[in-house]
Amino acid sequence: MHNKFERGWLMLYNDIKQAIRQFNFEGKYLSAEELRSGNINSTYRLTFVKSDGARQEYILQRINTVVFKDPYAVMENITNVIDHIDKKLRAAGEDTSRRLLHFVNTKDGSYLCRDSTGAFWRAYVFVDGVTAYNSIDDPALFYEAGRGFGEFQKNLFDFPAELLHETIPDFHNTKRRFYAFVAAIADDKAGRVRELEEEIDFLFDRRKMMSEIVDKIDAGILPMRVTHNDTKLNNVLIDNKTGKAACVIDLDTVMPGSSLYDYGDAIRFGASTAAEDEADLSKITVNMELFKLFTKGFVEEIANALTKEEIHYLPLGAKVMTCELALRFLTDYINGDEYFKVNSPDHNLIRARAQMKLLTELEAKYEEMVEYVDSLIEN
Ligand code: GN1
Ligand code: MG
Repeated sequence: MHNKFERGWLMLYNDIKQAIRQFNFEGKYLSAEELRSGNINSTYRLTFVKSDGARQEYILQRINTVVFKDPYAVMENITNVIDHIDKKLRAAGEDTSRRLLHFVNTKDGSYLCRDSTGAFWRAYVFVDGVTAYNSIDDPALFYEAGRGFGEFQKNLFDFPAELLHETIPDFHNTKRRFYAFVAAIADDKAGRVRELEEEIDFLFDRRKMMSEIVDKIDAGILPMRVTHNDTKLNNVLIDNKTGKAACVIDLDTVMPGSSLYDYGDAIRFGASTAAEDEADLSKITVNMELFKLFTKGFVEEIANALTKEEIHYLPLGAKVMTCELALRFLTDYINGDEYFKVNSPDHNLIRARAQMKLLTELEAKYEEMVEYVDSLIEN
């Protein structure tokens, strides 16, 4: 008989052992722990012991192929982007060991392997001495997060966009997402629509606003860039010693997009006073100090590379991305939780309501936000 802990550990090990055996990890396997921060892929931290007794940690991930239908295309995007940034950092004389993800080869020389269930796995070296923050205690960190994401985007300004696969088509196409939302309401697969009148009305009221970035791209007012597309605070690792942004991670959704998406998603997640799935709506507002710090860091890095219009419209990105996430969470709730991982039956509804509350706060502060970004262009 195994005790409860051992049973849990064995189940975990059984899930991942086939994958572990296929990578060129250094040393002897010691332990694994599941990290539960992502909503899509499954992520594990592995510890190995090298022959000199030192520990070496890796991150092992199972790619969710419902979401990422072509994992080879995802990995090709990521490795191309990393190579591009690697060259730039080296040319500037930087040590890239902790500034970029370093993927581990499989024994047959690939970056992906499959287990007997057909699942796809990849692994990279765990970056030491850095922290992925879910919320901010020290506001200076958010300035650094802004700089980190700004620098990432700047480094990709001359990346040939035609090399990129669109791994999730229309990822931030809020017009298409709205159609998917309407279709989900019509289907009502999970029988949940009747309880959602208020939330559905809220999103219908914002349909025009939500389309504004897509419309401005179509009208040639906003240019397409190569963007990260998932710029949550915990996707920029901050160096524990220097407090500086070290490495941008989670490059699965690097695709052509608008700079407003990256800026806006980072504000949505990081400048909120509460977690993305906070159930107590009274806790959710926008921290304007954090908003300003992130904006300053982001704009300082890429001001020269963005057009004046893009900078002026950055706060629109915060509104649109927050509304997009409200829409996506609610659509998934209506569909019976097919896309995002959930930890309770109403988790997606709680997330959607939290994003709606945040959006009303952003709307109330919108003019102040635009004034602030405009003041940065004038200077
Ligand atoms: C998903 O799995 P994670 O946390 O990296 C999602 C993002 C959402 C985010 C919301 C591919 O990202 O778009 O903004 O959840 N990723 C995908 O927390 O859909
Ligand atoms: Mg992600």
